[in-house]
Amino acid sequence: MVDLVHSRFEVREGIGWFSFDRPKELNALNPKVFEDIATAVEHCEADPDVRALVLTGNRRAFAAGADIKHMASGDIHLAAELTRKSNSAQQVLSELSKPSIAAIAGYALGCGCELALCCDFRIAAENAVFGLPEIKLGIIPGGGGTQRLPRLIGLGAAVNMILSGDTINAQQALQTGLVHDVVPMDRLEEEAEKLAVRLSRRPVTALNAAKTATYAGTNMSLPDGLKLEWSLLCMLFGTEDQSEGMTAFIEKRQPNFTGR
Ligand code: CO8
Repeated sequence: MVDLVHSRFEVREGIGWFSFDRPKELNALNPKVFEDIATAVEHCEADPDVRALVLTGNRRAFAAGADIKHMASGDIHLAAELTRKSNSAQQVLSELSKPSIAAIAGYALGCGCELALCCDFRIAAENAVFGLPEIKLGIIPGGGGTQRLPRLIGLGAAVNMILSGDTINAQQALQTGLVHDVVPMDRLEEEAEKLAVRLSRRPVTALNAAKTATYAGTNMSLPDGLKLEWSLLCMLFGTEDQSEGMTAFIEKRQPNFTGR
């Protein structure tokens, strides 16, 4: 158990569960919540028993964005400090070597949506609502939305969301590729857990290499990306898990990966 202020975090059977916990404010994100996220993610990174992370909220909101009441009378210094905290949280989350899943019910707006974009997988409940409404507040997304969203769903769909500030529902998010799956609300936690368990059985070094090659590759030229992929693949031939994975295939049994 990690001691947090506006969030909860626990590890259950190898899966780290982080929940936003400001229900009255629809889990609006303040500097303390960003610190909570960084603390929990760093715990997941450091603890070899944690094999996957799930980020979630409650039935009404994943997170309705940065706390507008905190920002309303803010100046440039407050904006710089807030983005420094949110960037730190997003960096550790997006660079986590283990798989991460955002399990989203209700509102995922602004910075809440952007945090979900930092996860590897997004599963939405049927009532989920996504949006980057910052433009309606006289600002623009400040948690990576203008960068990660176009890379994920394409320029046209992202420009539509960012410039209009309008929200989309779970089915529209599925169609644009913003989420991987839409499930009934009552099955959200169960489906996130099933995915986390499935991923946690994969070989950890190969998982990390797959994440690095895929994400780092999107910011590289094709030749550089191919070189990165090649070097990571060759490195994996130095792991016991490669030998175990291929041997298990030949012996027609399930592999027993150890992470070595
Ligand atoms: N910040 C602060 N409080 C919030 C927020 C928020 N983002 N969202 C909801 N709340 C509060 C409401 O003020 C209300 O509190 P109270 O009861 O004290 O008045 C309570 O949560 C419930 O909200 P509503 O009564 O409004 O509930 P509705 O069901 O009528 O509406 C909505 C729900 C549609 C989600 C509505 O609350 C809403 O539009 N919220 C704001 C969404 C938004 O604009 N989010 C983007 C914020 S900006 C951002 O995320 C990026 C900022 C850039 C800086 C990046 C670095 C961090």
